[in-house]
Amino acid sequence: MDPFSTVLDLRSGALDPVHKVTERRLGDLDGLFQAPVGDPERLAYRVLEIPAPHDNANLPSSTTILEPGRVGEEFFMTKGHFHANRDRAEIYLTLAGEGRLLMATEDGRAHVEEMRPGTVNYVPGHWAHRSVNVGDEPLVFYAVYPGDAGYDYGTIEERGFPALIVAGSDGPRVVPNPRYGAS
Ligand code: M6P
Ligand code: ZN
Repeated sequence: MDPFSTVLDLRSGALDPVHKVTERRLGDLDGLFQAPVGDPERLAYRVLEIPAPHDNANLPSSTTILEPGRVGEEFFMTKGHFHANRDRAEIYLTLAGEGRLLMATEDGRAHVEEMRPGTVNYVPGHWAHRSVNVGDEPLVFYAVYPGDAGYDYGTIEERGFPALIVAGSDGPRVVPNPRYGAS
């Protein structure tokens, strides 16, 4: 393939050119929150991709624009996934907003990192990852991952994450997921 460039708007996360945009609405996230999602048509986030071949020699990347909002006590969040190839890692660079990066291993360990403009989060292989918008503005971040990482959404859909991030009176709180492991 030939070299190429893309312009990334550092505030909005917009890409020019943009090749693939995936929209996730609350209806796509039904069952991932403790509470029912409400309006299934409401936009939760968009993923804009800079494509690259799906092999271990290449590095696709994407921006995610995650809207602010809540479902019950939980903040808007991404579906979250393990990589189909479990040992593949990922890097997140936050551009705008305030978030938490919730990670978990298959044996039930949870880990939370902050996401603010300039934060670079390293997600090692074997850690599922979900981003959570705990602020009032869109959370915008840029992610880079190996082309053969792949997506396993099913494990999270069945078991959930061991922890939840919920709104508390002093700000976001990390609490155990009472439904973790239930299928
Ligand atoms: C980041 C990356 C993408 C992912 C997106 C949304 O940009 O991890 O690979 O698609 O977040 O997360 P999810 O696919 O879990 O909805
Ligand atoms: Zn990933």
